[in-house]
Amino acid sequence: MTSIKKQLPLEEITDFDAVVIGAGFSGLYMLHRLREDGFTVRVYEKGDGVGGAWYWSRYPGARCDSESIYYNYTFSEELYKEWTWTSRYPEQPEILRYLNFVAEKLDLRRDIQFNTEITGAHYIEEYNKWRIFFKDGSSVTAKYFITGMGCISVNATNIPNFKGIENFEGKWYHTGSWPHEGVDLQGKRVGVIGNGSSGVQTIPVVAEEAEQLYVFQRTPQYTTPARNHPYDPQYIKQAKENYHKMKKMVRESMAGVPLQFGEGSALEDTPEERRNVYETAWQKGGVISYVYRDLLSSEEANETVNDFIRSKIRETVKNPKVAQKLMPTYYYGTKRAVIDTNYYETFNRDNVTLVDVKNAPIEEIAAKGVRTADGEEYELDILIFATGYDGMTGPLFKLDLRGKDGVLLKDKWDDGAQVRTHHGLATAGFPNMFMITGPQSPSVAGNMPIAIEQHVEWISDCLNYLREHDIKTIEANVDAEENWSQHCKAVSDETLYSKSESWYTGSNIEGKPSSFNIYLGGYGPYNQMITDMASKGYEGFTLR
Ligand code: N01
Repeated sequence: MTSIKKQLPLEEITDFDAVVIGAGFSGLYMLHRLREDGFTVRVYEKGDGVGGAWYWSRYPGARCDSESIYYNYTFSEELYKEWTWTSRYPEQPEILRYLNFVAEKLDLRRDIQFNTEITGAHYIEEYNKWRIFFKDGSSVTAKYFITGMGCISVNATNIPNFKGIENFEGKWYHTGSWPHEGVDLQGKRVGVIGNGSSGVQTIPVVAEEAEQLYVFQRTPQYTTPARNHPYDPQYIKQAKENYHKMKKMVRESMAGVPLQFGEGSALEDTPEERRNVYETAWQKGGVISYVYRDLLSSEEANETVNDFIRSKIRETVKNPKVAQKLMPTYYYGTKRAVIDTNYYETFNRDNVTLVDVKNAPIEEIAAKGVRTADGEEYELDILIFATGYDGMTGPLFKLDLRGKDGVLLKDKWDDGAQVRTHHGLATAGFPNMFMITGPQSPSVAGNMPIAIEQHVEWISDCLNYLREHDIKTIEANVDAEENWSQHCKAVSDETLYSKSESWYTGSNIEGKPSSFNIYLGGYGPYNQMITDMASKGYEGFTLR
């Protein structure tokens, strides 16, 4: 802390009411709300454009798994009606165009500083200010510090520490920071490591372009058909007319989309009835974990949907040995449920080879390609890491983020083993700091823009309240965050999520403690809770 004080005086530093990290869905709306309310705000963005994860994730096939007409802001009828989505699932360039449209329409760019990376933020108690540091060593101060990096961030891509990567003579890329000029895969021998949402999307597209594709699979993946298609203009017209109904529905829903969750148990139906239910959902496209109420809470029920998807793999993949290698065994839906266009079909192509790196792990990235433990070497020109992110806490921990007494957030949360938040919005010891879709909020348990809107609106209402009541500091109480963390855990312990390994639990990152930090009680009920908390004078916070 002494070093921070030495760099004062603060009065020589630019000061804002609020500083926000990141110009994605979160940062853009936060800026708009606070600016409308008369606060001085600055958003700092590492990239040279808006879009957040959608600015960086330009890999072939990148597309969202939420339906377009719900994957947008709902706060403005005008914005909703002016923008027209072209297909059921929006592809990355279209989402980027949408966010640029919003930035333009709301004149946001004048308060965003691009090409500027925040490296840390320190709370300075004697001034009751946050000092925010940039990569070039400069800094600004703000009364409020708001994180808008989301649960996955380009700052926290996961590139496994394979031996020898520096010797690889080909080119390698991570899906989450893809070159803007694109990558020519024509005639190339390409390897893809990973088959989460990114891998499953990119593999079929890469297979069509590359001469040869090797898919390095550690854990086989359940995926269901997206059944993407261009939107019928009549459908879009109707969606726009239904704006108010849609807004209410998604905001009160469990997952930010108007999905009707099944009321019955999978175990109450006969095998034939179940198969019909699953088949109908499979033909409709999208995730199918919602069709019965207990698919994500009962191992036995979950196994019925797993069996169904495995039967689809068997039917689709012609080579029975390859089909066998593709058979997943984990609990469907407990990692982010993946949807695809031709994923399993791709393994019928002559130019695609599935490599099982669970049984024979990658030992080394050699000069010419990937070497596995069984002595095989796969010669490659291009290696694609679809290996995901150090998610949830990762983007926060990459920052030198210090609260009272110079305590590092990473230390307070014991590297992620002891995450403590008040409803995922704030944490004790870090006054006047807010996290948009922070750990222990519903965040990735649904359609993110809706979760983001809930938090942005709550935070801006809160700052207005503080200003109106001449309150200088808001800080989460230790007992409130303890209660919330326990509640969050109790809810997830009722489900199969906490029994699975995924980036949700942190188990994808070597050495990271496993801990599940998503609130699974549903977007609508959660919003009601944080609204009630605010109406009780910000219950569980100390206001000074
Ligand atoms: O990352 P992931 P992602 N050796 O962590 C494998 C959002 N998103 O970028 O399962 C070999 O899901 C790993 O294997 P395993 C969305 O929220 C959304 O795909 O750990 N393999 C796994 O197969 C999503 O959930 C969209 O055994 C290794 C893969 O890499 C989140 O981003 C699109 C390995 C990582 O999968 C992350 O998805 C894209 C190793 N050492 C992303 N390390 C849409 O909206 C990791 N793997 C559609």
